[in-house]
Amino acid sequence: MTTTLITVAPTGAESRKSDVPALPVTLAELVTTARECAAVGASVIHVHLRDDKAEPTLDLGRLKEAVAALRAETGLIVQLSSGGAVTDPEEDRLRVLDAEPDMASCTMGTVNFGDDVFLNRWGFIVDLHTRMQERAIVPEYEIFDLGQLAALQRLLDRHGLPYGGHVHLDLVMGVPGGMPGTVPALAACLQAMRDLPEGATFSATGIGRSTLPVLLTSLAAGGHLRVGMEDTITYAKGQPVESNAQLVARAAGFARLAQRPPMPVADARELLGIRH
Ligand code: KMH
Ligand code: ZN
Repeated sequence: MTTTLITVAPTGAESRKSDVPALPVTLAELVTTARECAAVGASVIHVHLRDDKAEPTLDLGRLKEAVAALRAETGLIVQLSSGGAVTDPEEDRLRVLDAEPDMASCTMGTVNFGDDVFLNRWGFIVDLHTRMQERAIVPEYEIFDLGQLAALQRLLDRHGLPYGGHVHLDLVMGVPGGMPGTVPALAACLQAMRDLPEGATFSATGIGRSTLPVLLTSLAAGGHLRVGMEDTITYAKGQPVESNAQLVARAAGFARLAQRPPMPVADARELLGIRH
């Protein structure tokens, strides 16, 4: 039976703890969330950290501590965000790799991000990709817009396959400034993905109110899922998300209904080519 890889993105860099009290911001909260999400079907965790004031941070010491704690306390595949917050400089974002995660994100182009700009120069993308190849870190290519799939194809043509040889990407849909979280947009991405190396896999996540349409469309299209409070803080109209596990459990339920139950972590490691 085919299965569904579920990634949880529990925190992000955008929501404030004061606005979203359920957001995990301390290491203890992150580890508890990770355990709960693993228990209901997640196999990968996409990590953004916060400092003592609950502000986004790329502090290397904290990143190393989080990788160690998540490895010790959960079996999850640990994916660190190299995207950080829109204000983070490139050198800090590259330094994330020094924390030696299993995976790291690699966004495939610059995109307007609400009122901000999420800057991803070509030279920076190449640096991230090649440093991950050298350090045996598996990338998850983040795709915010259709043209970024062409950029991914160009990257692979010029600089080779990622560590592990498998290409996995995540469609981040519904960011104001990026592609919308709609069926036609996801269908256009599917078409563009035909040019990628055989066997390439994708997950998709819809920001805000596009969460459920994107989740259902991705499942129907044979894709995998990313959910979490980085992307969605409203469970249903007027109902705030209570926990990340609530979102993972809902995604796992839909995946079971689709006859593609959550993928066990060992299978996810195998699929993604994570070093053992
Ligand atoms: N926080 C966004 C500016 C990633 O994690 O790689 C970037 C982001 C993507 O979340
Ligand atoms: Zn992120």
